[in-house]
Amino acid sequence: MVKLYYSPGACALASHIAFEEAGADYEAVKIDLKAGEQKTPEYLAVNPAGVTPALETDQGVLTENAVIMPWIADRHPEKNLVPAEPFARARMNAFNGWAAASLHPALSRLMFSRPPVEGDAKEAALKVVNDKLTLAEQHLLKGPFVMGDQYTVADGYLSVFTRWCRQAGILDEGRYPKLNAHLDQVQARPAVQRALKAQGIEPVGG
Ligand SMILES: N[C@@H](CCC(=O)N[C@@H](CS)C(=O)NCC(=O)O)C(=O)O
Repeated sequence: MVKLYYSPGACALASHIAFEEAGADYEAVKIDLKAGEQKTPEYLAVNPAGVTPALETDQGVLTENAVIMPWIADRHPEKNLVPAEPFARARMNAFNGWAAASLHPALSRLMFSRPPVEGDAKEAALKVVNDKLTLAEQHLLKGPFVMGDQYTVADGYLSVFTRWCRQAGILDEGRYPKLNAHLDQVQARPAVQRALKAQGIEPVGG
């Protein structure tokens, strides 16, 4: 059985949600990032980059949510978790690429820098995050889901980051009504609730 290495509430939640949406068989293995378990020799043997997620399969290890999620979806085509039409699928991949390469690093700088960013540097990091949330609110999130009417793996991915923003008190309802409605809608899905429960965490209320 495939093994998903995750840390509760961290970005691997996106792949965890994809497994639950697909109704797939998998084993979830917890890696405590605060305890440094991602840097143990055992975990580095799985993923030498020392980050979660990693997915152990019988063909080898996959990394990157943007790769793991469509892989899960492709193995369960009846669940329609990725667009079937090539251009729409490319658009979804573009969104996931943006989330991985642009939104996630901006949030990591603001929220997880060690030592924490402070003063002017924190203001600058917050502005970068708000610019990216504004781009998503005004252009990238078609509504109600990222790709429009079809729920895809991109929605679970976006929700991980808007969840962090809501927890940090920066997902302002007035400024980001679509992103807030999207997060509420995604968190209400039974598969998402199962993934949250499996990680021992709760939906974040507005
Ligand atoms: N682009 C990667 C990002 C992976 C990543 O940075 N994971 C973080 C958690 S959100 C991590 O494991 N950090 C541990 C560390 O940097 O020590 C993905 O989507 O899989």
